Amino acid sequence: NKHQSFILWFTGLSASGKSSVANAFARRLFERGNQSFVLDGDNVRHGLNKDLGFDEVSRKENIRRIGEVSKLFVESGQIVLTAFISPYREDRQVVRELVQDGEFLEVFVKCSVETCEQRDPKGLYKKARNAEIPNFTGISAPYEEPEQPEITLDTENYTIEQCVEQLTDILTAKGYI
Ligand code: GGZ
Repeated sequence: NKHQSFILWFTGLSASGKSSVANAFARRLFERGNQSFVLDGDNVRHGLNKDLGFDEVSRKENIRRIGEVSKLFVESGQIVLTAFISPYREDRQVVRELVQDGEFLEVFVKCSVETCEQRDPKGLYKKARNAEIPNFTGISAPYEEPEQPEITLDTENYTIEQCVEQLTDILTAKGYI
């Protein structure tokens, strides 16, 4: 394998399926004997980054810290899966540049705002529409789509399991797993 450890950086809207695909893929990796670790809102936003909100400056700091933590995980030999909206291209680029060439793979979890809003598992889109939540990505804050992601997963048209299958095939073809 070219790379023993690397970052799979999932980016996409709230409710696009980032955490679901990342966690399902981590289980797949475990079954294959690959060590991996998932960083997402549940274990980072509620802990290390609980001092941060959702204004632009806070989101940048959120991603910067997650990037630094991911780099440490890569140095410890893990495959790191991160699942954060990470709406700004520039911030994702900063993380890319923290690690060696080829150790950062951007995974665009592609799903329209309309579909995410229909899913609305936590009722956050509804609150954002009612202005109960400010700066909500896709509604009242920007999401900058990746221009050249290494991988795109279309969760609007494929199931989580199909996306895991695609991810496995692509990473195998690229020699990562
Ligand atoms: C977007 C928000 C917001 C606002 C709270 N905008 O679907 P979720 O609930 O579980 O995932 C969203 C999560 C986004 O946190 P991230 O750390 O991924 O964002 S970023 O990378 O932009 O820093 C959502 C919830 O937090 N949430 N307020 N205003 N999502």
